[in-house]
Amino acid sequence: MRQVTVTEHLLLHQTKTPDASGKFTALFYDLILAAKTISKTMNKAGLLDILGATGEINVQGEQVQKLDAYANRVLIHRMERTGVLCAIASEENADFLRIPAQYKQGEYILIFDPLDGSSNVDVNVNVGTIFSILRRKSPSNNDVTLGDILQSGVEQVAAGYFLYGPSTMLVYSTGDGVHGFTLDPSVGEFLLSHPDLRIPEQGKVYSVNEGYYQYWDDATREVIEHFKGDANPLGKPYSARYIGSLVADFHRGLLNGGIYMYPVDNRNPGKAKGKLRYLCEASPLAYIAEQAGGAATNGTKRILELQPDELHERVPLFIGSKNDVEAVAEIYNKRRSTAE
Ligand code: AFP
Repeated sequence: MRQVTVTEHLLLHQTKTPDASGKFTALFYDLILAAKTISKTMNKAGLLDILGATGEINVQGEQVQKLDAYANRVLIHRMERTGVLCAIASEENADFLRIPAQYKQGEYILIFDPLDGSSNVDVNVNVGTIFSILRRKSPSNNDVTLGDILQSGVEQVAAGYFLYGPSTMLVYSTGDGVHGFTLDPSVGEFLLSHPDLRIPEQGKVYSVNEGYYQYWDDATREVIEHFKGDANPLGKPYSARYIGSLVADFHRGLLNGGIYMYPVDNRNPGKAKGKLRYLCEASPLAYIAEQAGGAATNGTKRILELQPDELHERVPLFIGSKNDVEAVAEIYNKRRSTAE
């Protein structure tokens, strides 16, 4: 059987888009090249001196892993030269980066988490690169500003992730469904392996770090009890699965159904909004979830409609099968209206 490559798939999308200039396809091409470079290094990670922490603490207050720093460098180096971007924002950098003057400027903005789940990498667990693509709002002859980057999720032009696991996968959407590609290492090409992915409407699996139970409020405890009890649509407890690598936990839910949750907890007042970042984690994955027929909420509002005020804004996240996400929102809304 002849298999469709990701380049063919992108070109098909391009021909369906009136006035497409090919710039977006060029952006994707470079992104894929960067991911292939990261993937190749990931495959040899145990053999290179690239595991462990660098000793630095990033803007999130977390240990920077050597592979995190490496993936960030690869992505920035490759993407600032594409000629179609005006800015790059990474989870690892405190501020967004303007494209250096020596390179051609474009109208797109790329936001990414270079290596999500990287604290797991030393034990050979799946990690990934999550990305979001926006179009700048201000006129192109003006200096790009933070306002161009602080866009709500509905405004994304495309989003997706690369998953580095037993095989390397690319899952992306340009607003026309969700498509999954698997890297064939023998030819170095991503081949269409999961066309038109749909998240099952009803899941059977919940995914949350339950070690934080004592730090949750009553509404969050009720949410978790909903999935652990038998007064739910299954009439029995859901199975629990938690890798601790968002992109891997999300991917399982995308394929098999279920819900991933990272609620607010009171462990650390500085993280009172949860742990996950809106622009580089929650928003792109919410875009994928909705495009696949799933849903994503912060408990009371649709993730894609939130407006971030800061580059590294954090947000609680409940994402996956539509029925499960709706059940969560129902519990939070009921609790909120009784408290009012
Ligand atoms: P790292 O990239 O620092 O490993 O963080 C991963 C992450 O943001 C997300 O991928 C996980 O789902 C979540 O953190 C796990 O956090 P907990 O260890 O608090 O459960």
